[in-house]
Amino acid sequence: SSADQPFRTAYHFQPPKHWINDPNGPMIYKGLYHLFYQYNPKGAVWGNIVWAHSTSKDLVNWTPHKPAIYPSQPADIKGCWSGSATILPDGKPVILYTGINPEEQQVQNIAFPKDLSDPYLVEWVKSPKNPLMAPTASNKINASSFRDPTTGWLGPDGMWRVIIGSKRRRKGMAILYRSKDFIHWEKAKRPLHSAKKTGMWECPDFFPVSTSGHVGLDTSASGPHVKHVLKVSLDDTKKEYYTIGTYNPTKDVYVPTKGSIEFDSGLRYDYGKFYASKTFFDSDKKRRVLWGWINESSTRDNDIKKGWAGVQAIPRTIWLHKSGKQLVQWPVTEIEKLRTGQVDMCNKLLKKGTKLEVSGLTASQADVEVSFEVGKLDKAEKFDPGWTNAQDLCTEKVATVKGGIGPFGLKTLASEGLEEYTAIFFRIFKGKDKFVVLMCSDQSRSSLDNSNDKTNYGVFLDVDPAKEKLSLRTLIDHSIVESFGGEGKGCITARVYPKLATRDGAHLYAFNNGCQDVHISNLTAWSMKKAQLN
Ligand code: DQQ
Repeated sequence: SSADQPFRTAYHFQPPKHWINDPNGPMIYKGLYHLFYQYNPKGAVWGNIVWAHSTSKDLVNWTPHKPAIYPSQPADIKGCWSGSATILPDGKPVILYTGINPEEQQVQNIAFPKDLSDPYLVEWVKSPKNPLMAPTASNKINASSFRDPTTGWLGPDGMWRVIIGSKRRRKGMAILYRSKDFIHWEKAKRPLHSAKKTGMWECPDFFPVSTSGHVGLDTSASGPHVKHVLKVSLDDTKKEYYTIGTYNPTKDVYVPTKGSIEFDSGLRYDYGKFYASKTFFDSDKKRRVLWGWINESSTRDNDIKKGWAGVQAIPRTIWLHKSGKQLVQWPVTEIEKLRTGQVDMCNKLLKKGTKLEVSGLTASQADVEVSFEVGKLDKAEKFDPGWTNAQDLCTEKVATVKGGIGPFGLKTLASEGLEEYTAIFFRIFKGKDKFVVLMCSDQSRSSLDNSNDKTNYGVFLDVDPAKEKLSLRTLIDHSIVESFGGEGKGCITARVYPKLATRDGAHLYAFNNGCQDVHISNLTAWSMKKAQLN
């Protein structure tokens, strides 16, 4: 019953039970969205991995199907790991995925829909030619670090390309393969990209973005108004990094111009719990959509007790910011269909040292949009140039630590007496020649249960508080607090497990623990209806 399961989500994708991890092969086919995902049909811990499968008309409500890809050939008998879908020019989808063979080697396989007239594509057929790519004595590929093929893209020579995550010793890399027919693949001499001391690159993603506007591009697009994004998931730290760069499809050279794939620097989609993500081009709505896996922060024992683990983040539209310096993300607009019972607050003064309850909504299942106006900035504390790591700063300066301007923001999943809350807030500092805006997600008081991982998260936001309002959108879903700061410039997702602040015990507050009053120029919050989740 729901009383025993206070942490199940109402609108974040999850199956009825068991373990899930990476989103796989997202695509749209005949107007239907497909999501496959890594799934253990036998339990709440990782293992026995198959591709579970669901479809949706709106990316919000989902219909489950039977597993689409499961061990059945020598080339995948020990597991069907992550991979991607490609829609071929004739409209036919294909899936490339990693199989684990009897020698525990990682190899790349292909699967085709059995019946293209079935929009649900429930049956998938594997090629007898599998594996299509494999480690051999001569190609020097590390057989235990060769996985997660991307969506294919077409080069000007008419050849398909994909990359596959790998490493050689501590050097992470994206191995490039080319093919004329999607069946016969040849490894390129040089990887598309590599970086020293980063360890294994899991789930690489490589896609074009337009330099003007929000419109998404087909994965094979290239040209003068196109930049490319390379994202990788670092196995060692379970953090993702992306770079924005220039890709020359004739020479197959990718040169990052912004960002780097390194520990604790570089750009990230999400500075909280978000991993093994993957985008796809939605050809119906002309947008690029990002899926990402949100793991648990609870113990393995608790996962087994509750019988499930892992959810998918709300799919996000993703585009290049007009500065060209970073990507911007926003929950797909369809999720707004679930909004109900709107609560408004306009031009409210949030006095220093006070909090304000946002009442009249289901605070455990809500969507909140708020924008703050700060006014004078002379009370901003000096920014210490040694503060290079936002997460460390958020760990040092939690919500209870008074500041000059800020912390101000939201206390979500808060118990009535504030014994528990997850705080998402801003602080403004005065840097050498500009203001520095810090966004934090503070889990340190999220639960009276201390067995959970309550790591705090943070990101510096590229917004100018002298000119712009500071905005925050937070999606609250029982054990998820998924936040978008600065209109999608900084995203942080947290998993929390309150003891008191569940169901009707959950409250929502705006708070200001700084030395200066701030204005809530606008706060709109909605209770969220339950989505149909499998
Ligand atoms: N999960 C899959 C791998 C991938 C990893 C196995 C990333 O293919 O590298 O379940 O979370």
